[in-house]
Amino acid sequence: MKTIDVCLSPDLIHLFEVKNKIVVVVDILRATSCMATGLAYGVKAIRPFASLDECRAMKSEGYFIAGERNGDKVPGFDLGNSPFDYMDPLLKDKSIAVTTTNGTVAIEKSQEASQIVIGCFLNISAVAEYLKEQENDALILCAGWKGKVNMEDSLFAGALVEKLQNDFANECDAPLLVQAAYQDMSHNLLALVQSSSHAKRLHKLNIYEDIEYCLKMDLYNIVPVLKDGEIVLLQETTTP
Ligand code: 3SL
Repeated sequence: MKTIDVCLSPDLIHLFEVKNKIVVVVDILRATSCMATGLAYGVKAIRPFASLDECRAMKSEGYFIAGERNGDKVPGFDLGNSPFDYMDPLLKDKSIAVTTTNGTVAIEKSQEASQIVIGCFLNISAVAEYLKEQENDALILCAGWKGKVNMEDSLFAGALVEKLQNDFANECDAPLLVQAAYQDMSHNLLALVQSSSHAKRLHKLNIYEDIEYCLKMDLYNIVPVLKDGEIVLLQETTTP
């Protein structure tokens, strides 16, 4: 049977064997939710960068540039890191270069994977179905916050493990742990995530709607994957 494991922080990734695995990178608030939204709304490709300067340099290559640090839009960038920014019709068929505090770092740290998939609640069932069809073992990598574990990414991991429980065996205890947490908390997800450290950080920036939006399930039947350095759609999108 295929196996599934959960890495609760990018700083722990060195403990996992990622080669030959499909790594599902998740940053519910808000990087991977933004990426899924942009692609669902017709963005052609999203190129992730851990480095601010490398991302900024993509402007001269014709990319829109998007990014945040500590939740705030980077001065001079075209977009911040709100999923609503990614719905702009101006972005249709365009490419975006993006850098974020944790999400794009997690993607960079997964480069050895056989494939990188972008997951969030907005496309969780599409990702689960895709993983079931593949032969590879899976690893869910939670972006967390600056190396620390966070609630929303861990709960997503629990929800995804739950959807895969008949098709994958748990490689260690983390899948069991996050699944149990999700089972306990799923009826109250929004209220719990509103009390999380990152939601509080976003509240201080007057960001509320993004949190509610990023917890919506299955708005998009899409599977974004990293291909030649860019995140693109593997399957046809369900246009909103
Ligand atoms: O850390 C990240 O990658 C971001 O998603 C954080 S924020 O929600 O934009 O503040």
